[in-house]
Amino acid sequence: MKTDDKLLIRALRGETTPVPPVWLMRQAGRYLPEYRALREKAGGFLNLCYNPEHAVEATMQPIRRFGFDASILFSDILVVPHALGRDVWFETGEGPRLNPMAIGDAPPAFDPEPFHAHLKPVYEAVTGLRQSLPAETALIGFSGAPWTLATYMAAGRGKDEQAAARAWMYTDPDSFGALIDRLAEAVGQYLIRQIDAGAEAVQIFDSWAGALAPSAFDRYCVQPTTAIVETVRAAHPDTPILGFPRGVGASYADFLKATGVNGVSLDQGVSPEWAAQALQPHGTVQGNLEPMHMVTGGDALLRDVDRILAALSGGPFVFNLGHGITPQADPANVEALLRRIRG
Ligand code: 1CP
Repeated sequence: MKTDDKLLIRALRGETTPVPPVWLMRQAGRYLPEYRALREKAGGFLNLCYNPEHAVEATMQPIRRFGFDASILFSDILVVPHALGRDVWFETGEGPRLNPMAIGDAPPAFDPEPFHAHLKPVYEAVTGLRQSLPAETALIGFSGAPWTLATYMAAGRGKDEQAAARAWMYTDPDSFGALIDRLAEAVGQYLIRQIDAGAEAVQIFDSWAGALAPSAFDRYCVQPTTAIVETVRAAHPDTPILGFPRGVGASYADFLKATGVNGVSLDQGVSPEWAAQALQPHGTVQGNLEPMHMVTGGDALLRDVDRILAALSGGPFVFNLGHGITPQADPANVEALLRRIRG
């Protein structure tokens, strides 16, 4: 099937499809026994990310099991700071760790040659996936957004209210702005290479955008995303781009209009009825089921699915969760979700 005919791509180009395409953020991962087995065999998470064969297999697992309309390349946002020369490792049972940067540090240099050499296994996984995926399944590439990447680079980890990056932006805005702009440059080139390798759409994850004050939102989220969109469009004008400024509430509307993305992925804090009137006239809406339903299931799951479908099916829409599926999720609830959407 041609890329243009795939359900996800049609929805991202603005078409209202009879049944929405569906995929789930973090659809590959620890809630699947086959993923846990693969991770064990690979001997660690980063070995999965940097081995194209393993990355292809991890990406394929949820497609085989559930038949989602789209697959997302198995990788992580932190491969970009890693490719820029920062140390990145995974603490088992905890999560990613980086060597923290200090306020005022100069941004790492962006040297395209070693950067792309480091990320070659990612590009190879993308190409391998285009050969392995079912004909109708769209392939999404992705990157972290500059702000979210900077929060990890500043703190060396997640989960601290992004305090280190927020302190840096007010203490030394020049060096923080330089870091953000350097990351925007690297992310733009990274996404172009993923599309060159076969990605049919890309998503920019700004998972911590909700930590930005309204006065900082434009400079650190909207501006770098706009720059990335311009860079990617100059090379690949037809590839749809999704943005995910998680947690920004009403500012989703400003983000959608200002950045020029084709669509926005919504967290579960936004009402689907509001999204239908404020966002759908300007682009595709993706979302936004509460991820806890994939753990708890039952009637509460079905009620929220029905509400989202009722609100958003009249316009360009991609069904997804409001954030990634968690390790505690029950695969049976994913099946129940798909039955409810597809009938
Ligand atoms: O096996 C394991 O324990 C690793 C768990 C895991 C997985 C499966 C991590 C560690 N990353 C991933 C894959 C991943 N990460 C994907 C690919 C596949 C898919 O969606 O199926 C994607 C798109 C990401 C993106 C990602 N990584 C984000 C943005 C999206 C989001 O969830 O907000 C972020 C913030 C990260 C950082 C990260 N990587 C892993 C963890 C546990 C975290 C969060 C750490 C923290 O903030 O404390």
